[in-house]
Amino acid sequence: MNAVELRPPQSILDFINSHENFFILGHNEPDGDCLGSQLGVSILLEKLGKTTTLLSPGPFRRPEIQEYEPLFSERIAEAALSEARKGNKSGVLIMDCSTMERIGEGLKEDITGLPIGVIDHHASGENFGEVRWILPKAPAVTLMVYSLYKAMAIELDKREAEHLFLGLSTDTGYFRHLDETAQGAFSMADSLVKAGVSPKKIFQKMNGNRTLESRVLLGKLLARTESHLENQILVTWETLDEKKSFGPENRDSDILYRQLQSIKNSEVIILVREESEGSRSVGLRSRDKVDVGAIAASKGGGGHPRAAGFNTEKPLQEIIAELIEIVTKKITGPII
Ligand SMILES: [Mn+2]
Repeated sequence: MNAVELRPPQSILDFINSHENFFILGHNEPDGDCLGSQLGVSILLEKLGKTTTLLSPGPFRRPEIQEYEPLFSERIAEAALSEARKGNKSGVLIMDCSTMERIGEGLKEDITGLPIGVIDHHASGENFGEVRWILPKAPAVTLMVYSLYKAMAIELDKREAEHLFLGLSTDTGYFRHLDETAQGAFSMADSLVKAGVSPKKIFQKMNGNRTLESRVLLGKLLARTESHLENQILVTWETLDEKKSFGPENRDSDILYRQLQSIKNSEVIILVREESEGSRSVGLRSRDKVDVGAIAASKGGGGHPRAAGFNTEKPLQEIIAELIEIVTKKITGPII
């Protein structure tokens, strides 16, 4: 996408200009794009002379984001909240988040009554917030934050450039998901490197620091992968026992998806994890043919056409059978 498509709308610039104090939120189980855009926009606002509070419901599971946890609070302090509610100087910015559910119950309660601006790139989601800048074409929300820096003529220093690069690298699978329409992302990367970012350092941060246990768990999930339609659909799952013995901190979805997507003919990856006796989380990835965002949305979740997820109470094998049927129909059905 080009610079014109990326230009922030006047409504979001007005929203920023008309408040002095910002609460900056993102989605639960944050990733590099969520935190990178929260941190990036926070520094931008501070450079504009405003005050900001970084908030996140957590948990900070991914190794590459754990160092940022101390910068974030789970709730807004009572005093700050009553101060914010008194006047009209405070606003909320919600980054990279497609539904109010994903900001967490506590924060949802805290921000009630405050004006909300949303900056996001998810194609499906709820219509919440007074001012919304939603750009499904943007490969990362940090690209949108970058265009705010440009539009407001705020200089980028190494610190925020690293945050923005981390977000871009996370959501693009370190540039692997970008196609020929991605000039915007590469010109941003170029500017960020000029500002002092080391792509090598960020790659290592994203891909290093893993435990041996995480690789053993990965091996188990790869070993039980089931193939349907000659590898077009690949399904695997993690049991509750595995969650208990390995711990959620040893999950590494990104690398698992990457391994499965490298298999010949693979189109759709289905990953189901047992979270508790009565709940599973489902992750879906797609190469070209199937809009998994639409499938996830039909199950009460959300995401992008190529990457999406939802939660379900259905038993493991039941939800797997159901998804295989849906995806098989999408792949083998008539071309519309
Ligand atoms: Mn994102």
